[in-house]
This record gives sequence, C-alpha cells and structure tokens, in this order.
Amino acid sequence: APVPPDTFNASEYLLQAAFRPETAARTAITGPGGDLSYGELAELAGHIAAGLEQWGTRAEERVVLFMADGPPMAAAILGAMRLGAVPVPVSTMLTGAELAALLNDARARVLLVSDRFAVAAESAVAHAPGVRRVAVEGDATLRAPDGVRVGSFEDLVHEGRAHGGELAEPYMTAEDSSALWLYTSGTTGKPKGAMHRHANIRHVVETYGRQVLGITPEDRCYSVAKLFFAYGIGNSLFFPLATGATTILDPDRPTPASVAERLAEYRPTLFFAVPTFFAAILNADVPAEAFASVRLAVSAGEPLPAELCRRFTAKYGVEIIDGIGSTECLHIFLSNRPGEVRPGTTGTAVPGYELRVVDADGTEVKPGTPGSLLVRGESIATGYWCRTETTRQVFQGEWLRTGDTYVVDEDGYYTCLGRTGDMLKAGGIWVSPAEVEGRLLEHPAVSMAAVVGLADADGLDKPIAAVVLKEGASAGPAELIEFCRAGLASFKRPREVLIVDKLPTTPTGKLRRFAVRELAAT
Ligand code: 3SK
Repeated sequence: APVPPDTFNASEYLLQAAFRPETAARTAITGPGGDLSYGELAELAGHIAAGLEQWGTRAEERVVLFMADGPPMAAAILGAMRLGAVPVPVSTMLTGAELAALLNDARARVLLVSDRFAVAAESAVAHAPGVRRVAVEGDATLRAPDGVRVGSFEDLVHEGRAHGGELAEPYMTAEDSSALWLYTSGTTGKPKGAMHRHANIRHVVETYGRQVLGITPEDRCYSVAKLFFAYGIGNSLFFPLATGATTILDPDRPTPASVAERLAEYRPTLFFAVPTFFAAILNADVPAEAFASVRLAVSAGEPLPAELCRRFTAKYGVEIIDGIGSTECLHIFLSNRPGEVRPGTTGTAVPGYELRVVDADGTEVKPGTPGSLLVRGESIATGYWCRTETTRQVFQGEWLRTGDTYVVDEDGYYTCLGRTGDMLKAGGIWVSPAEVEGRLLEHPAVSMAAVVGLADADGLDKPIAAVVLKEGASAGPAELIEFCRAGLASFKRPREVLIVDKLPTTPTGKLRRFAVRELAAT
C-alpha cells in the first residue's frame, strides 16, 4: 500500500544510527544495567514491538511502564512506539493505589514493570481490571487476579523474536499520531495524561537538543531526572539517540555520592539535574574533580538561584545553563546558552518557540512588567487525556499557559518570579518568592530556602521563609531577616524565618509550596 506523505514514526527517527552500517555498532546505552549498541537496541525494540503485538496490543493503545531506567525500559519505549502503541512511562514513586488510578485512566491492558517495583505493581493490578498482561523485568514475579497473564520481560522478547521477528516495518504512524503520554500533576492536583505526537519528539531534538545543547555523537548524557519525567526522557533518550550519542542509564535513585561514582565510571559530557540536586552536590562536598568529563550542565524543573549557579561553576568549573520546560511542552523552551549564561535568569526563547508575557486580560505587557508566561511551539501536547475542561484552560489555541509569572528585559532575557499563584502581595506590592529566596541563598550559612505568603495577625499576607542551613553552619532568624533587609527592599524581607532540616519537595525535587505554607502556619 502507498505510504501516506506525513508518515513518521519517532522510534525510526530515534534509532536512525542503527540503520547506518557505520554507526550501528556505536554504544547507544551504557550504565549499571548494561551496554547496548544502536544495532542491538533496535533489534531489542523490534522484538518487544512484535511481542506486544502477539500479546494483542494494537496501535494507539497505551502500554504503561513502571520501570527502572535501563536498556529494557528504553527498548520498551521504542518498541511500543514502533508498533504505533503509546508508551506511558510512569513515576516509580507511585503507590499501588496511585498506579492503579493511572492504569485505569489510561485504559491500559499491558503493564511492564521492573522487579524492584513489583510490590506496588501487584497491589495496583488487583485494582486495575482492564490490565490483561504484565511483564516483569528481573527476578521477581507478582500475583495477579484470575484472567491476568503474568510473564517475564524475557518471555515478551522471546515471543516477539519467535513471531514476526522485528516487525520489519514500523507501524505507519503519522506525525500527528499519539506517540507518548506523560502524566503530570504539577505541585498539586490529580494527575493528567499529556498526549504527545510523534512529531513533538523530533521537534525537541531539532530545537533544544541540537541548537542549545549542540549535542554531537561524541556526547555522553547523564541525567539525574529519570526516563518517566519529560525532562529525563529528553535528556536520556531523545537527545542522545537521535544524534547518535551515548546515554548513561542509571536504575538507582540518585544521591550525591552515587552520582559522583557514576561520573567517575561513565565520564558523561552533559549532566542534567534540578536545582535541589545541584545544591545537594555542593552540600555533600562532592570533590571538584568529579565533573572533569562534563562540558556542560543543565538545570530545569524550577529556577536556579543565581548564587547556586555561581557557586557550582566556581567549584566545578562547569557552566550550568538554566532553562524551563514543561511536561505539556515535552522539553525546554526557554534557556540560557552556553557561554552566555546570565545567572538568576532563565535565558531567552529556544529557537522554534515563541513566548509572550501577558496581563490578566491576556494583553502582552512591556519589558520590565511582570505577567503570565505563554509559549507556542510544535512540541506542545495535543491536550490532556479525557480532561476537556482543564485542557481548555491550559491549551489556548496555539498557546500554552505555563502557569509561571515572568518578566522579560529589553534584551529578551526572562526571569521567573514564581508560579503565577505563588506571588504574594506585602503591603499591596507584589513580592516574588524567588527573589527573596535568591537573597537568602547569598547568605554563607544558607543551603536552601523557600518563601511563602502567610497571613499575619491582621490577616495580611507577609513573606515567611523556611531555611535549611549548610552542615556545620549557624545563623539565627533575626540575622537572616536583617540580611534580607540589607539586600532587598524592606517590604520584601521575611517577617519570620523557620530553620528546618529539609524542605518538602515533589518527587522531581520541586518545592511543595503549599506544604511549606502548612509548615509555617503550625
Ligand atoms: O520543569 C521543567 O523545567 C521541565 C523541563 C523539561 C521537561 C519537562 C519539564 C517539566
């Protein structure tokens, strides 16, 4: 049959190095879970595609992955895409009940799970009546209700190899076909499945990947954010594979010590993390030589305070380019550039994206005036699965509401002032929590800081800070308040400072501001 003109399958695009004799033997994946060349990865993905087909999986159907980063998970994502099915990598921090809710929401019939998550998966499957097949990667198995077939990951691969081999041709998906769903709940709220097209994957590679990271086949990517995050799947799968580079996949939960070991063993050139992790590395006193192989570090997830950016670069000699992306946009659309970093800003629009800062009426504001940030670009999700009302609020025609308050200067550099709902008014004047946090972080004793608005005795919002001190350092609330008064307009100073052991964060390391507010209120 003739191939429609817009036929495009992201797995073919990502595995292009496998189909060229001169690159097929290059290492696609390395790490504690083992190595795979491009040729081996394409073969494994093909077997998984054929195995899923044998299991009755059809194009467009969702396949949920509750897996640790490693070659099986990467190959399963590519295999599902090759079949025209939709991989849905979900957070491995979910409880059984949370996983069941996502399986039911996605109407998934197939669940792929790594042995270390089998306990949560077992309880999820008991409450997800639509699930018919489960494949467990590794040593464990799990009990499932009657009618659910449980096998090993190897069974799936063998079945694929035995029947149909490698699916000689990928399914004829179009650029607009659904390729990937990623669940997002933001810092609060019920998870929503953001639906991404096959073409979105190509867009993030050709824009941020090539034009900001300047990624080449010589690069080795290592991301602290896992494959089930939009940030992680771009860093660890889309960018390295599409460009013939190497990805370092780490199945373990990262700590500063484990990351230092991985850096020494696998020598990445590109390192991706979130601000809290950069702070943790500095606090853990990871030695300066640890980052010797790294040519560039990337931060996203939340704004990187200027002081943290400077301290990291001073100690490790590695520039951090801070950027912002979103699950809905698939990856980073606003970023600093290598060699042109302006600490404390999120840089300028990534090529391929347009930005607008608007007031409450949706009118674009002038540089210097804060407003809500909107973004437009080819990688924006088509919407949230089965969430029409929320989709209509967030996806406004071609524009996506990011939910962040930003200010842009005359040079086109954007600075984040916080989540739109996080801004607070003190004495009738807007205060940006990010600005006050940035000041607190300049104090030599402060390792992390969070600022929220809390009503005072008169019911008027005032900034309150929760602060984590550096190990062995000391500073009292009065000293920190005075420090802010000296460096900021006085109305912005926190009226109270709580010294805490740690800040409440989401699994991605983003601050849970509502939890800080609860902490401050008690
Ligand atoms: O939070 C971010 O900045 C981000 C970056 C890349 C991809 C996804 C997200 C949420």
